[in-house]
Amino acid sequence: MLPELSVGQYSLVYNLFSFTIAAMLASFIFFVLGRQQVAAKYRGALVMSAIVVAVAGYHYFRIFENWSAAYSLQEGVYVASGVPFNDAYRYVDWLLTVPLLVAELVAVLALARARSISLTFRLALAAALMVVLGYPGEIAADTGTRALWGFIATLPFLYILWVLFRELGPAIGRQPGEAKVLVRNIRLLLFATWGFYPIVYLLPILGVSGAGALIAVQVGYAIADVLAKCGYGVMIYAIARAKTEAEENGGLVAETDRDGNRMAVAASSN
Ligand SMILES: *C/C=C(C)/C=C/C=C(C)/C=C/C1=C(C)CCCC1(C)C
Repeated sequence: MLPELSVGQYSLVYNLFSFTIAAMLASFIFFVLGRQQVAAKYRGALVMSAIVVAVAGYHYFRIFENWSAAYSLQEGVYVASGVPFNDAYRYVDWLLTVPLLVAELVAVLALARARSISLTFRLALAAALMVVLGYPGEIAADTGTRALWGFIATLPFLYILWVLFRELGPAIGRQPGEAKVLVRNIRLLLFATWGFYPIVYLLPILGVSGAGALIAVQVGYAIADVLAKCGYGVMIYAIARAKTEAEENGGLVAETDRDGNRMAVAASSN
């Protein structure tokens, strides 16, 4: 049952959902137009960024409508109208967008083809598994079931982090100049924002509930989503731009190293 909310609490979430829709739409336009500013091989990454914010923008529109329908104003406070607030929108959204987010990162690294396919496949599969395995716990009535599925869903999450921070470490170290710093930063952004979701998932297990918890969860999700989708996409764009510039101006040659990574090496440094 949804807790009673003050006008301020209700409006905070209402306005933030509205802001999130605007941010997703603006990002969509930015990523579509930004494609022209990067080399052809990085365009796929920007197309994926655009799809992510389009899918999320649609879901936020539905969540926003759902929020309005779930509450009605009575004598100065917002009370549950009886229409349930549907958590499935978020999970369907994640199922579609989270695999694309990891695929974007692999695409912008522009590794050797076989390596790229293998990484995309493993990361996207782990991301989808994480979301699918988390859902039974999300809708479970008892905290024991929630904890069990949450634990199982954390395993693919840890695998993703392992791949990003261990397996991909050397390949990231070989990214040209500015791109290397940006890729390290985007990895941190991913870690910081993605880490928020399992923490929210834990709240009911820790006994946190009521109006304060509901507001914190919705505000937290909206901020995390804007950073993990719009902000992340802008960083993908910045990496693609940096690499495009390095390749255009630096007289770079593509080389393949021992692991089969394509890497750009300055032919003559300035
Ligand atoms: C744009 C949406 C994003 C980036 C969503 C990310 C979601 C997660 C990283 C969710 C992770 C979960 C766990 C690691 C365990 C508990 C269940 C989940 C699905 C909340």
